[in-house]
Amino acid sequence: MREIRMPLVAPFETSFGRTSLRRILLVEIDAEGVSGWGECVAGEGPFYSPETVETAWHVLRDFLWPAVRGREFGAASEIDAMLADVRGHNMAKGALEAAVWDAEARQKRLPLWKLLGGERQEIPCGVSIGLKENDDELERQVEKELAAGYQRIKIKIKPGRDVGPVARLRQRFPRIKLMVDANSAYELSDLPLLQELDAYYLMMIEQPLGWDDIWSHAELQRKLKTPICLDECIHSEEHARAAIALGACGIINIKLGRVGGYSAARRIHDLCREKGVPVWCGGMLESGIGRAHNIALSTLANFTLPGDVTASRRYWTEDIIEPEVTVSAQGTIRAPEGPGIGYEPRRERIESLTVRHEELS
Ligand code: NPQ
Ligand code: MG
Repeated sequence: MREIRMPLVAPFETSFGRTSLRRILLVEIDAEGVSGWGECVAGEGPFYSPETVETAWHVLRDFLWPAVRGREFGAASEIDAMLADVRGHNMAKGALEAAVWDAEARQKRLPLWKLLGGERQEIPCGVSIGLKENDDELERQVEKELAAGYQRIKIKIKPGRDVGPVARLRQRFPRIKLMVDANSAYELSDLPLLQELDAYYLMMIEQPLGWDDIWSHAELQRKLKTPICLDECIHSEEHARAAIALGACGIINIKLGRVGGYSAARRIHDLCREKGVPVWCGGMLESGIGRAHNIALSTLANFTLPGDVTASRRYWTEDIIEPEVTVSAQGTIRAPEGPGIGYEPRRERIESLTVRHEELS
């Protein structure tokens, strides 16, 4: 395990705070001489979810690694069950599990996306734009991302910065795929305001209410025309099943870290496909390692909506993988042909960014 620090090209602001420097926990596993890499997407503080870099480090070292150490297994798909005694800590689990999937794919000399059963090599991309100082700045940013080819625009909202910016963007860009993400900044009592957003034919409203409150989203969805997309609320297949049965959402955002790895992500993906609920892959300001894993996940058949999976350049002056992730003029990323995640970790650069390191055996 190591922790690296990477400054973002620009600060990213959401309803829960502003981030300028990412602390990123990377996991590298040695599987019979073949390396596999995973990234823990926990934040610096417990503001998106309860996990942090520190809780993940502790749980990985003291509980997850001991649960797999010395145990024989035949495939990465078995890791999920081996970690099941630990409750929660999905981002820590997801980092370890993803590293094992990368290693398995490298051992088999297969691209990870093919090992996972991905069906589409070309994935559609959208962008997530943080809260801006003013609407002019927001509009300029949207222009820039559309010019780069991105297929849909998501803006962050919070009370006081919602209907105004949305109305302004809709007037300027009447035909684009537009959506908003509140990161749990509203309450049911904000219903009149959230209903005002129905006038702007948004693709979806992401996670308007409490991070752990599926019930209130069901109540809200009954009174909104715009589909709700759940992000923070969905930690497992069971949560997804409950949300769909209750009518709490029309769309689900799947993040490898939030659900605890590929096994859970695939279960949610399969359930949503069976229920006719489209999914897309969310982003957590990942380095190239996490970004590469998001690309692999996004090739599964029911990832039909553009994800928050973007070029390395949008976040980093220099990424930690080779080559960097690039997006086509049509706003797509082509899943790589190489083995494993299909991008090579740049060891020297990773070493130079490392602030702590611990080897477990
Ligand atoms: C979301 N991401 O979809 C998240 C929120 C988010 C790209 O919109 C540190 C750790 C900073 C986790 C910033 C995007 C973060 C973070 C934003 C998660 O809701
Ligand atoms: Mg979100």
